Amino acid sequence: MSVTNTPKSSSQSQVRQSWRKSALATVILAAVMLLLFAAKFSAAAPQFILSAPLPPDMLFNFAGWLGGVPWVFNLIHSLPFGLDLFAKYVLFAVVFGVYLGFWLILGTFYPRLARLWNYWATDAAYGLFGVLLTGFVLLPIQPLGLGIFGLSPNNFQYPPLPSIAWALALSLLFAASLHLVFRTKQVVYNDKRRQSLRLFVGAVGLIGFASVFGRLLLGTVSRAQTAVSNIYQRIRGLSPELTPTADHYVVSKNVFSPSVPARNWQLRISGLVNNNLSFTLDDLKALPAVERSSALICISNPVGGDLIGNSVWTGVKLKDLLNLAGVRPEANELILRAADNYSDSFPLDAALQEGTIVAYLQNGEPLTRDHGFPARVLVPGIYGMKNVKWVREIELSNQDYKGYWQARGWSDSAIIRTMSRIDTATATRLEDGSVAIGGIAYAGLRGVQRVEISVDNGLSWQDAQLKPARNELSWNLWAFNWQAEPGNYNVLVRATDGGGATQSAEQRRPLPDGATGYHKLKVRVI
Ligand SMILES: Nc1nc2c(c(=O)[nH]1)N[C@H]1C(S)=C(S)[C@@H](COP(=O)(O)O)O[C@H]1N2
Ligand SMILES: [Mo]
Repeated sequence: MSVTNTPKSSSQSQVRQSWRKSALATVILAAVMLLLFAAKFSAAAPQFILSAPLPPDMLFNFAGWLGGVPWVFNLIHSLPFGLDLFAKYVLFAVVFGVYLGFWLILGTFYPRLARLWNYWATDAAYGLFGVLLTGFVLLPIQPLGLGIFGLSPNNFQYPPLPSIAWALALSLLFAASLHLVFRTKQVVYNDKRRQSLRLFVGAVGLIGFASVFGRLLLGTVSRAQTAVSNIYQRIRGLSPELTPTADHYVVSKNVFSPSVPARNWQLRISGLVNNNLSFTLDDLKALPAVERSSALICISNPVGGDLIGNSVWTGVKLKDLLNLAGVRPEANELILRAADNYSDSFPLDAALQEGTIVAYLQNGEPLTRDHGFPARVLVPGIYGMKNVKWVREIELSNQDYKGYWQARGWSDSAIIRTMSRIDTATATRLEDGSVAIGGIAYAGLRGVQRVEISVDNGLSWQDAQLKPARNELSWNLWAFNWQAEPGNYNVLVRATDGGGATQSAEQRRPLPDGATGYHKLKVRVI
């Protein structure tokens, strides 16, 4: 039976019916959107999908922006848990749920709306839904200072036309599903619902399985490639000195890394300079290149965490670009802005270091999308958050600037703290009967002078072997060799920086200026 000749049954069952039909249309919408989201994670998807500004992306950005509003910020930080890296996925799921929930409710009112219009304009109602939702999604972006509907030209992340087009297209998809569902016979409805559900669950399962399986496979291959010869190479489980790109941690505020095609990318140097300059990727590549390894560590890396990597990066010295632009004497700060509307700042002094580069290669290959393609800034000695990816503008300033994470309570200076980590939960037994463990240590620009190990829960400390770093920007590997019976040992590690300061033993969370405390690990000797 179709909506137009529904007999006057109890209004309760009518509501229940339209609720279920709306739910079916919402499931269809959710399935299509999940496929779009899955495509955004893959490198093979077409550009228009990779960079598609979907309504939940915008809502997510809005929710993220709210996190920087003082009272919301205070509320969040009064909660017993910190805003860890997992939080963004939870937030995204909530926002996606809100988006779908809005549709679900709107869809439930569909038959009433149709009756209100005496059915002649039922189809026109789809359009109305589309417009309503588009407004619902885009309006909240306005207070971001990004222009009405988020359509200011400085809003890199959401270019106006695709934003509107995608929001409308998804609205119309839902309206079309409603149309289909409400006109469908009741008997067919149940089967269809089961079918769609099966499809939906199947798609989610398949995507989940493929990504987990792919990850496992990649991990096994890269571990197997680690050769075995000297002590550092013989310790099973020790990090390689250079982190392959696929194993390098990825952190960003986004759920989906922005996809920035090189052909319409430029790096602009502006503000307190004599000449505003713009560089294309080819312009950058034509300038003298420097190649050096360096460690990158996220300020939210917990003690013992793996948000640290040490890759070879190639690019142009930022100093060279600044010299071309001619920095005015008043300037003392750089503000960096990126294609995902991320921004951060660091002092001019840090920018003028030899090691500070605008990088376009990681381990000899063009940057991947996740690591900032086409180009990113690397600034040694300062936590990862100031190493802006997808960078599009560098403005010279003499004003203190609060970057994306500073507005959310994280440190402004963000100087890297001395850290050390045990990589090996199982010790490697060597031919002479001794066992060996190993790990990494890093102290930013201060360098690591010494690493000590305790195998008795901190009662006594012994020096570990320290492998010299590849250069002053890279991390150190360490190895520790001792005679041990099989069993479990509580092992602790601590590093001392080039200035003679040993890392702090006090256990502190990463917020606001980096975790402190010794890494402690139960190591199995077999
Ligand atoms: N544009 C942009 N740059 C960014 C971020 C971001 O969200 N957007 N995250 C920062 C943070 S918090 C870290 S730790 C590093 C991580 O770099 P990686 O993903 O290459 O390891 O990028 C930084 N640069
Ligand atoms: Mo970070």
